[in-house]
Amino acid sequence: MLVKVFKLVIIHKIKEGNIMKFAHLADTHLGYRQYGLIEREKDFYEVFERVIDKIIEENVDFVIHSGDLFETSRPSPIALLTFQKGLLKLKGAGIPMYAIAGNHDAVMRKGSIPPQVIFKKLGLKVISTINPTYMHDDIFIAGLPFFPASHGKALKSKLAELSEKATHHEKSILVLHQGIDKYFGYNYELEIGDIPDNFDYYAMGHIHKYVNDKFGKGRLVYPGSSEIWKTSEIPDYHENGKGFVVVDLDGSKPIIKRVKIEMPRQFIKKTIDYSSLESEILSIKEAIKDFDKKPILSLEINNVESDTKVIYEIINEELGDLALMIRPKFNLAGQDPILDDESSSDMSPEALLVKQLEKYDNTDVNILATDLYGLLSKDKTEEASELISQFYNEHYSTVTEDADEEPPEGDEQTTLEED
Ligand SMILES: [Mn+2]
Repeated sequence: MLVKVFKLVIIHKIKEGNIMKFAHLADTHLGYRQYGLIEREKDFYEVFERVIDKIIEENVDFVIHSGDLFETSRPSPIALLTFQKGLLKLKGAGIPMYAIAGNHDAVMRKGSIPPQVIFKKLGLKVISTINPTYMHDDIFIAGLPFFPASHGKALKSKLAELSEKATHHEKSILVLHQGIDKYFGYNYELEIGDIPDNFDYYAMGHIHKYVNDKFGKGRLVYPGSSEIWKTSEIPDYHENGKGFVVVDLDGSKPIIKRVKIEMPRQFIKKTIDYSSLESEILSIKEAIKDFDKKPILSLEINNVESDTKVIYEIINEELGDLALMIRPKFNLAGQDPILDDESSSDMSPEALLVKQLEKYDNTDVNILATDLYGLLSKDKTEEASELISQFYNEHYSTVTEDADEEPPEGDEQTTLEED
C-alpha cells in the first residue's frame, strides 16, 4: 500500500514536472497610437491577441507580464477591453497571469493605482509594493512595479528584502520593470551589481529589444516589446523578431524558448540614389502592391538634384495609396548622407539630455532632471511636482526619515482586498 502511494507521488511529481512552464512577456503598450494613426493602434491590439493565442497554444501553466501593459496610466476603453478579452481567454484556458506596472502604466503619485488593479477581480495577480510576492505551486514569484531612479535607494532595499525571502524557496522568479546599465546605455535605474543573485529567473521589462543573459542562478530575460514601438527597434526586430519567451524551470537551469509573433504590418526602409528614383519606385510598388496591410515606408534619397517638394509629390502619387505612411528623407547632391543620419537621429531627446547633463557631474540632480523630463513630456505635471517635493525633502529638508520609505506609487489604497 505504502509503495503504491509512493509510486503515485512519483508519477504526480513527474507529471507536474513536465508541465511546469510559463510565458514571459512585457511592453505590450496597448493603446499606443504610433504616428497618430488609428491603424497603428489596432496593430498593437492585433499583436496582443496573437500573443495570447500563441501562449494558449504553448500550454503554459502561468504568464508573467513585466510592465508597460498599457501605453498610459489612463488607458482608453478599447485598450482596457483588449486586455480584458485576452485575460479572460487565458482564464478560460486555466492560465493565470501575474503582472507589474511599468513606467508607462504606473502612476507615480501617492495614493493612486495602476490600471492593472481593475483586473484583480478577473483573476489578474498584481505584483505591487503592497503585494510583492506570490507562490505558484512551489515557485516563489517576487517583484516590484517600476521605480524611478530618484527612488533607487528604496528600490535596492526592497530588492534586498525579496532576495532574503527567496532564500527559503528552491525555485524563484524576480519580476522587474527597470533599466540595467549592462543592457541599457543611459538612464538606467539599476547597475547589474545591484540585482540580487539568488533567483532562478529574472523576468524583466522596459528594454524593448530582446535580451537573454546568464545571471544569478539562471537567466535574465527582457522579451522586448511586442510591436515596433520606435523605429530604432527595427534592427533588433530583424535579428530577434518580436514576441515572448516560454520558460521551463524544471531542470537545474531554466530553459528559454523564444516564441516569435508575426507583425501585422511591415516597416520597409530603403536607401535610393536619386538617379535611379524612377526604377526604384517601380520596384517598391511591385513589392508592396499585394500586401495585406499597407506598410510604413522609410525612404532615404541621396544625391537629390531637384526640388524636394516635386520628388515628394512623385513618391506620393506612385506609392501613397499603397503605403500607410511614407517617411522620406532627402540628402542633397554633394551632402554627406552619413553626417546627419543614424547616429544623431537615433539619439532620443532623452539621450541628448543625459549627454548634456554629464558636465554637471551630479548624479542626483541628473536623475531628477531625466525623471522630470519623462513625466513632463507626458504632461504628468502633478507627478512632476510630487517628485520635486520628494527630492527637496530628501536633500534639503531637516525631516528626511520617511522620504525614502514612500513607495513610488500608492497601488491599492487598502490591503483588505488581497488575493
Ligand atoms: Mn516600454
